[in-house]
Amino acid sequence: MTRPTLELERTVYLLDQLAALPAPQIALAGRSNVGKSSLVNALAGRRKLAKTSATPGKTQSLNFYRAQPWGFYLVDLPGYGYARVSKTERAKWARLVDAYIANNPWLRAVAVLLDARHPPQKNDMDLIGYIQGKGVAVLPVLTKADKTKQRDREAVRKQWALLLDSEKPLATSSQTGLGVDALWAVLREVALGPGAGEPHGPEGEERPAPGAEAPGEA
Ligand SMILES: Nc1nc2c(ncn2[C@@H]2O[C@H](COP(=O)(O)OP(=O)(O)O)[C@@H](O)[C@H]2O)c(=O)[nH]1
Ligand SMILES: [Mg+2]
Repeated sequence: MTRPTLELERTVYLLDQLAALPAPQIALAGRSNVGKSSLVNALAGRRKLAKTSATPGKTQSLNFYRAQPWGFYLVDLPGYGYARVSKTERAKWARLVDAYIANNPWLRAVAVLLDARHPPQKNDMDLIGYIQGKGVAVLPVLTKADKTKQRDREAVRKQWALLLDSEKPLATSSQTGLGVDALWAVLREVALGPGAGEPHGPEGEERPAPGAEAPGEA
């Protein structure tokens, strides 16, 4: 099986740099420090593709990572909810993220990263409500699963499933690699539709380059 790859293709700090990239996109959102950059690195199988930090709240850019061989984008949104960020910074966040989400025909879903150690928090629900209010699907993903006991984690997954009236969220760990392959499979399916990754992608969407070997089904 070929491992999917991620390459940083574009970084956007300002509204006027936000041109559409014509390929399916899944955005990654979550509170600062939830483990978003670490998860990007785990998906990429690289240590330093995305910068991780113990002092969050600094990155205020949208980072477009291209997933190959499929050609869709994972779009790392700036973290939110960090207490030390000023009101002005928050307003900037909202404007940039709003502009990105509004009228983006390529956005298939927003993967919302949630800390597996905690029961559902209000600011996570606020983010989810905001995304759903834009008519965009939410894909809940638990991070830092290695820091939890399986029983506690299952309880949190159940709580989220009840709250969101959905399947239990996928549990991942960037530390151990738990759930990372499963996450790739879900991302691929959400971005490209069922059956994608097989020789012929859905009509009118990105296809694997000729000769590119699609990763095998689990
Ligand atoms: N144990 C453990 N720590 C993690 C995991 N993911 C991230 N971290 C740690 O959590 C902190 C924040 O991670 P980072 O990826 O920078 O979070 P971001 O602000 O959401 O991008 C760092 O100290 C990471 O090492 C994980 O899966 N397991
Ligand atoms: Mg980060």
